[in-house]
Parts: sequence; C-alpha cells; structure tokens
Amino acid sequence: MNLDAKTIAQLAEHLETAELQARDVTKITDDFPGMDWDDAYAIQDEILRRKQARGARLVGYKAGLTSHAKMRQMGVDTPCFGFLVDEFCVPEGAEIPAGALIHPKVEPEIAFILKHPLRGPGCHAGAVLAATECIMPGIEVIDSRYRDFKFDLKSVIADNTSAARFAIGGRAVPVDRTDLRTLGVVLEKNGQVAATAAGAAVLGNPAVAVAMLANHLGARGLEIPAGSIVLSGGVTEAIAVEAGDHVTLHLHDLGSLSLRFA
Ligand code: OOG
Ligand code: MG
Repeated sequence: MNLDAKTIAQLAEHLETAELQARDVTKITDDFPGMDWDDAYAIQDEILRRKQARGARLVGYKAGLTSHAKMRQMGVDTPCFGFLVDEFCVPEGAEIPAGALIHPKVEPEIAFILKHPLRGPGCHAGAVLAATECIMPGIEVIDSRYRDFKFDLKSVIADNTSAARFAIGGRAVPVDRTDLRTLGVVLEKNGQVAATAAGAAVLGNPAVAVAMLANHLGARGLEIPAGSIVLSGGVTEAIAVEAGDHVTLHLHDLGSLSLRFA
C-alpha cells in the first residue's frame, strides 16, 4: 500500500460522490500515480463500506474485462473484480432513468447463482460448476465515473469496475444442461443486432472467470457466499445507450432479457 487510510477514504468519497451525482471526474491515477493494486481495491472496499453503512446489502460480485472484446475496447489486458449491492439490481424489463447515469453502456453477461460458497486459492472451473445452482442471462449497465470512459486498470478497480446497474432474467438453467462455451449471445439495441459472441469469449469458459474471482477474494481472506450472484464479465464489447433506447439480450437455451432507458 502506498496511500494512507485518510487518502483512501477521501478517494472513495470522491468516486462515490461522482457516482451518486452522475458527474464525471478525471482518473485518480493522474493525481496519485504511485497508487498500487492494494490501494485500488482498498478504495473499492471503502466504497462498499460506505454503501453498507447506509443500508445497502452485498448481493454478489462481478468479474470484468474477461473477454478479448472488452480488453481490446478498454485497452487493458487483465481482468478486474468488483462488488454488487442490492441497489444496483433492477428487475428484468425495467426502465432505467438515463439521467441518473453519466454515459451508460450495456453488456451481455452470463450470471452464476451459487448454492455453495466458493473460496480460493485453488478454486477452478470444476469447483465453480459444482457450487453453481443455475446460470441466467444478465445485462450489466456500466457507467465509468471517469471522463470519456478513459481509465487504467487501477483507476477502474477503485471505481468498482464501473458497476452501476444490472438485471438478470430469462431462464435459470442448471450448469449441466448447457455448454457454457458454445452458449450463443445476441445483444440487440433498438431491434437491431449490436453484438454477437459465444460464452467461450470469456476466458475460454465463463466459469474460469468465477474461479479467478474466488481466488482473488481468497487472497484477501474473503469468499463468495452461497446465494451470491456473480457476473462473469461482458461477453462482447459494451454498447453505449441513451434515453429512448431499449436493449434485449438473447442467450441460447436461456431465453431473453430486456431493459429500457428513459
Ligand atoms: C470496466 C468494467 C468491465 C466487464 O464486464 O468487462 C466489466 C469497464 O469496461 O468500464 O464490467
Ligand atoms: Mg460487466
């Protein structure tokens, strides 16, 4: 750690205020170039602590930048991890007020719902499948608090990996009923196909992303609790949306899920 506790708390407040007021800020590594990975996750932890102190409930975790499409789009080469609280969760079909967000983008996600906890180190895709109750289609709405969605990995980790809203819906399917790698993904915006891919775009198998998350948390003395929702990472590049848009995700075998922006 290179930053002291006071600076971590100030940066967490700075980024969470940007989120709550839907105002963009410059990336924090511009002002704190010496910030390290532990500092970045400590800022993210402090944002979670602030939300929990106001009554928010931790409902799961997310892996991000787990597909080449996303890594290429954002110019980074390593996955990152964030948290999900109940206030990010919207029902399937919901209308999301775009004015509460800075510059939202949507991405198709394969969501894992766990029946058993997962704890690293040593977690692998097999352990993830054994611990998973079902998988479901998910749409994540990301909204980087950084100007023009431009950041480096440490800045985006501190900003809880751009997490803003998410919905899960469609059909819940046990993991042994489908092949996670060949699961076809079609994302439509306003009735037009905007992006397509298959599950294998996420690290060869999205269960690998969940295992990486468990290993990341394990290294920090944490686990993914039973009952958690885990978003395994955008399967395609993220698509910008604005008021008036509607998006639908079709996941082969798992049905469809839509969101609207007003
Ligand atoms: C970082 C968040 C990435 C994903 O699924 O790749 C993410 C970003 O692209 O702003 O949630
Ligand atoms: Mg995502």
